[in-house]
Amino acid sequence: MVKSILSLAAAALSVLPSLTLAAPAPWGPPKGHGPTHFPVVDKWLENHCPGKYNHTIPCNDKTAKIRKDFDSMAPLERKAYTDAVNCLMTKPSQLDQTLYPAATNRFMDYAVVHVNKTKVVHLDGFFLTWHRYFLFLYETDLEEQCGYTGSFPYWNWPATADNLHGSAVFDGSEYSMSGDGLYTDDSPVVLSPTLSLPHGTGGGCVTTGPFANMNQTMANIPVSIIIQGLPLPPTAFDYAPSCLTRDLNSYAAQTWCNYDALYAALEAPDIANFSTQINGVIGGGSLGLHSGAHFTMGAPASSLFVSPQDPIWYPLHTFLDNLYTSWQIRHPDQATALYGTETAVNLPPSANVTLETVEPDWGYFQMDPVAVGELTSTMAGPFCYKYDVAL
Ligand SMILES: [Cu+2]
Repeated sequence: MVKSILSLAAAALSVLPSLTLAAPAPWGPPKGHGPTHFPVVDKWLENHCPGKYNHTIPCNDKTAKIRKDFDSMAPLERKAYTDAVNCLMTKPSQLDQTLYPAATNRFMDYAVVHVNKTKVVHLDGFFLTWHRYFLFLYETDLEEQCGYTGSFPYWNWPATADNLHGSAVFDGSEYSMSGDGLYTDDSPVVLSPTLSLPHGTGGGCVTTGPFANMNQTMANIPVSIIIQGLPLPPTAFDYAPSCLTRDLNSYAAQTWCNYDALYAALEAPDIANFSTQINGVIGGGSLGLHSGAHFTMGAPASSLFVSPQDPIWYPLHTFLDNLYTSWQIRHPDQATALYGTETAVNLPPSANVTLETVEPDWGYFQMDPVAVGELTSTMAGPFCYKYDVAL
């Protein structure tokens, strides 16, 4: 099967301006980092929504929840997390089944909401903050619907890039996020006329670990919809069940999700450069870190639209949020900087997103208006969390 339709990178590759990558940053951990919360955000919140976030327990370094590297969690902690995800899949959908037949349970409701919003929350100025809040809503749901009390984990892309199959995330044990798909003798993964990836080691059904034999319910939606500014196909939410598939791809992981790429992004001088490094660089044929992580997984996780059907989507994006948070900590004077307009690849043309711009909603999970400025710090507004390690 030609997988060009799965390409979220192709969109970025064909529309973003050409950029020259800065020389890779020296390999290694940062020499200390700044505070995890930002006075500039606190001041903005005071001015724009006074009293809205008066938590009973003030948020500080001692009270913040800690998100952890999946690999560093004890096996039983990892199992508690995947048990909670499986629990969410047993909860009934709250969406209108005549409009969204693919929404077979509450876990799939999140995937459906993501598809509904894909065109306005990617490759634009909402991307980082909208996804930050989407993750938070899901994390809160695991706690409230399924009694989860552990840490929200992230999948550390560069730490696992050289040993995907042996990593705690993908080793396929009952303490993992499930392993690779069964091997299928498939063609290379074609992203664009000038960029294709070698086939990974799977391609078929996931048969190991906590999500073995799980079903996905939505068919792929071509990324060309974004590039051409077209509406979602009328069949987008049709019930189209098949097994959950994966195709672990070490080439994608090692090429785009390595430490050099990570530190180059962390040292990006401004948010525009940071956004380009995570979403891809034209000319150099680079997917960028975030798209590279998606293509490390194969379909459906490589899809810009339907990727949240694979439970790995959440730890994948939690690491992206750690990357964004760490970039903010390294550039505190730019903590509230934004880049992009209100529409993916600015189609149709729209205004630049500002701190005052109201985010697209998160379906029934959050319908109230929330401004971008409310979501810029993980230690303010609705949030109070940080990461075990600032990158
Ligand atoms: Cu997304």
